[in-house]
Amino acid sequence: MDLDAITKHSASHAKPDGLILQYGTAGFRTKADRLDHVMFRMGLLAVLRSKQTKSTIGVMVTASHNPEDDNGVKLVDPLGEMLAPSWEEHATHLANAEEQDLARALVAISEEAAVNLHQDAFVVIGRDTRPSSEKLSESVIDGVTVLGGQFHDYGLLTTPQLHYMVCCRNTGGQYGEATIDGYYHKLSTAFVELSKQASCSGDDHRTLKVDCANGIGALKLKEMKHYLPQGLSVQLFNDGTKKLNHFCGADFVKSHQKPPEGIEMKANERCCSFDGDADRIIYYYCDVDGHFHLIDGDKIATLISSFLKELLLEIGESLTVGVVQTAYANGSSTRYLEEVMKVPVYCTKTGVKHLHHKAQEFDLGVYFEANGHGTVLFSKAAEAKIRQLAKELEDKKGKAAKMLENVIDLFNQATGDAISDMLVIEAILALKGLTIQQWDALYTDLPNRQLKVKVADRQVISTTDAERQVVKPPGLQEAINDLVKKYKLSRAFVRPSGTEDVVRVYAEADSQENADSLAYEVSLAVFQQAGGVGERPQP
Ligand code: G16
Repeated sequence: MDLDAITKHSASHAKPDGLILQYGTAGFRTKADRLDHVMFRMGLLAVLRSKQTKSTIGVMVTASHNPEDDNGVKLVDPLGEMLAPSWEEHATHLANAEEQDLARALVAISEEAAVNLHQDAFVVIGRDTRPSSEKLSESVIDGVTVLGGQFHDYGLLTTPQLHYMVCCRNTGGQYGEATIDGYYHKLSTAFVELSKQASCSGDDHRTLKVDCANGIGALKLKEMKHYLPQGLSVQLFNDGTKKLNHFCGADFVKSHQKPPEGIEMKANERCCSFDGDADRIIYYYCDVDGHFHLIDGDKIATLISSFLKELLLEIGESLTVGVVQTAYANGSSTRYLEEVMKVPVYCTKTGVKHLHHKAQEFDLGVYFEANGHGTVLFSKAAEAKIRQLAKELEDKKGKAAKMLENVIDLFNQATGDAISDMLVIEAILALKGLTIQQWDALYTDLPNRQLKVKVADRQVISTTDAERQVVKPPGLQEAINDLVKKYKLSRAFVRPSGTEDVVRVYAEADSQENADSLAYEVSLAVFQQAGGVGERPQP
């Protein structure tokens, strides 16, 4: 390690004095103009991780659902999964080292993680469409090269596409070809094969309006359109001319429970929204009376797991199916999955890294956050079994096994992927002959509300029980319990966000009025007991 060269280069990516950042729910996130040093240092860290794992490591420059002037960075581990927790700690340590301590911090990480510094390193880089992303990805490259790493810059990619590239490269192409064409080819082939089994292909199932949040999803869906069969017509809105995530995108639609701006919705038309880096998807429609209906990640998980269970039943295989959710999952969805579908449901902390990990325990692990971030994982053994059955079985059983095989290829098993999930959902709706209204009617969501509260230091709140109980500050959980008791079918929790400088509040109850009121009262308790700043929460 040429420590002098590193120190010299680091001076042109100097850390602002006193700035402390944490590797949060999905990496580092803050205002773009505070991130140059973090990018350079994550380039350095990616090289160390690559040397240690003898694998290609990914670096994605994005702040996903956050506002346009934010940015962020996250590292992608060898199989396309999120960075290992022990390396998140190294990342935080490295990002916060003062200039004069940087070389020492690097040496300490190398020693602690037993990195063989003579090993080659290879890093792949992707970025979203934010105006700040190109410059920041150059800083990542600066960090990679000063430590002697090789790199490939994919330029503009969705986050899940970068995860896919990493997985392809580290499986010697077994997972797919590590090019953008390879990605489109893999998904579109699986989609075409799966859709061939659909007996009905009426127009009502085949036109989809997509709000692309003015982000990278628009570019990539435009490219992919040429690979999709004519039967599926995808109409793009918010395709990049306006501000990213501004009054549009999956996060806006989910948290405000209303349509995005910039989309023309007619009654009963099937619509969906991606978020800023196209790793989340939310469906919705307006009925003939103009009422908005949201179909979130919970209902997506329900549709997908019921489809998977039907196929397994058809081929007579008793592979285990498990569903993983977070505390944000609507109470009705959990009840429906457990009581009607008889599927085991587990709750983890927020962040796909936690859900992904839990989902790996099943033959078929379905994980979705209510915000529309999720995918399905197939264990190696389950995948091998399904591929073998697809060759051996005939008639109806053979058809079901082949469909499952196509589903394996259609899901991005490295991480939640809006494009891949959209194609899975479109295929299932067509195969089952389901309208969006029939899908929506599977169960009725409990009315709910999400709010944000500004506090001086959100880390004063710590939680347990998959974020459903507050441990600190003392007294806050008791206050929440008392408020929850005032309403029927009610539940509420609070947690510090890992991507924004806010505390998130979630409440559900028997009516929208009560959910709103409970969310407001809990917000007030947070404001009063956890050091609220700025304007008090308003009813
Ligand atoms: C990221 C994570 C998601 C998480 C979301 C919100 O999404 O990948 O798993 O649900 O942040 O996290 P928090 O509530 O901690 O702010 P994205 O789409 O922004 O990458």
